[in-house]
Amino acid sequence: MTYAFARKGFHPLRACTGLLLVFCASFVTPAICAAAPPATAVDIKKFAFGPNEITVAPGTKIIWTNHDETPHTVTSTDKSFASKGLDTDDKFEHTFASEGDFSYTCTLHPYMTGIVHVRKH
Ligand SMILES: [Cu+2]
Repeated sequence: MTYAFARKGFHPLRACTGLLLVFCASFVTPAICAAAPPATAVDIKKFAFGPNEITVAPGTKIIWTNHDETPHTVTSTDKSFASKGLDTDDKFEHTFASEGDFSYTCTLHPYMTGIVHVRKH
């Protein structure tokens, strides 16, 4: 039995490596964009949102968690989303369906600000 492709310079091992690269890239690319649906975390800590600026793909759910001993809220400037007062370890989540820039604050501490950029890649 002979392998016709071997004589044409087609190396099976090289083909496998190529496939592996494509396979890896399909997973790595969304991770680099920090936009892999379904969920991305934002921490509320020391009276700040972290990260306070984030870019995600449409359809991404963001989950905010309050790590402070003080209550905070996540309230969008355009009122498209608003949490209740979050106690320690409480979470609030919102899924960003469409593209845009969504700024938000904590209504209890208006100097706490954040923004979510929703962009297709
Ligand atoms: Cu606050």
